Amino acid sequence: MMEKSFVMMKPDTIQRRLMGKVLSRFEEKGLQIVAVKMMHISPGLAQEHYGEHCERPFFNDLVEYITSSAVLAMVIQGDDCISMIRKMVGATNPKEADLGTIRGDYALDTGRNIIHASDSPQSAEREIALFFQDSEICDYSMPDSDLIY
Ligand code: RTP
Ligand code: MG
Repeated sequence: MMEKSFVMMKPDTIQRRLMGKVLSRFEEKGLQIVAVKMMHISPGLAQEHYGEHCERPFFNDLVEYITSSAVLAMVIQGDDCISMIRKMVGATNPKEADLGTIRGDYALDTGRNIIHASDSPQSAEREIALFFQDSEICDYSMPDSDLIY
C-alpha cells in the first residue's frame, strides 16, 4: 500500500554535513521525497512531537537536543515505506544498529542518532500533520516508477 512517512534529520546531521548522504539513501532505495522543510523546532512543537516520551528521564535532554539547531523535516512516500524506512534508519541506539543502516553507519550515541522516522501509520499521520500543511506536500509522478514497482 502506498504510504507516507514523516522523517526528520536531527541537528547533528545538519551540523555534520551529512544531509546529502542521508537523503541519497532514500532516493537510491526508490522512495519519493514529497515534502522538505528546513526549520528550527520550537520547544512546544518538540514536546508535542515526542509527547509519548514526556515521562521518560531523557525527555528534557531530547527536547533540548532537537531544538538546539535547524532540522530538516520531510515527508517520504513509497509502497509500505513506513516500516521500510524504520529498517533503513536502524536501532535507536546506534551502537546496536546494524552496519548498513543510517544510524549504524553514521552515529555512535543514542542522544545524537541522526534521524527520526515515524514508527506506525498512526504516528506518520499525526507527525505529518504536526509539521506540514496539506498544501506543502507535493504530488508529482516519477518517470521511473514503472521500473521500481
Ligand atoms: P525517533 O522517535 O527519534 O525516530 O527514535 P526511535 O523511535 O528510534 O526511539 P524512541 O524510543 O522514539 O526515542 C526517541 C528519541 O529519544 C532519544 N532517546 N534517548 N537516553 C535514552 O535512553 C534515550 N532513549 C531514547 C533518542 O534520540 C531517540 O531517537
Ligand atoms: Mg520514536
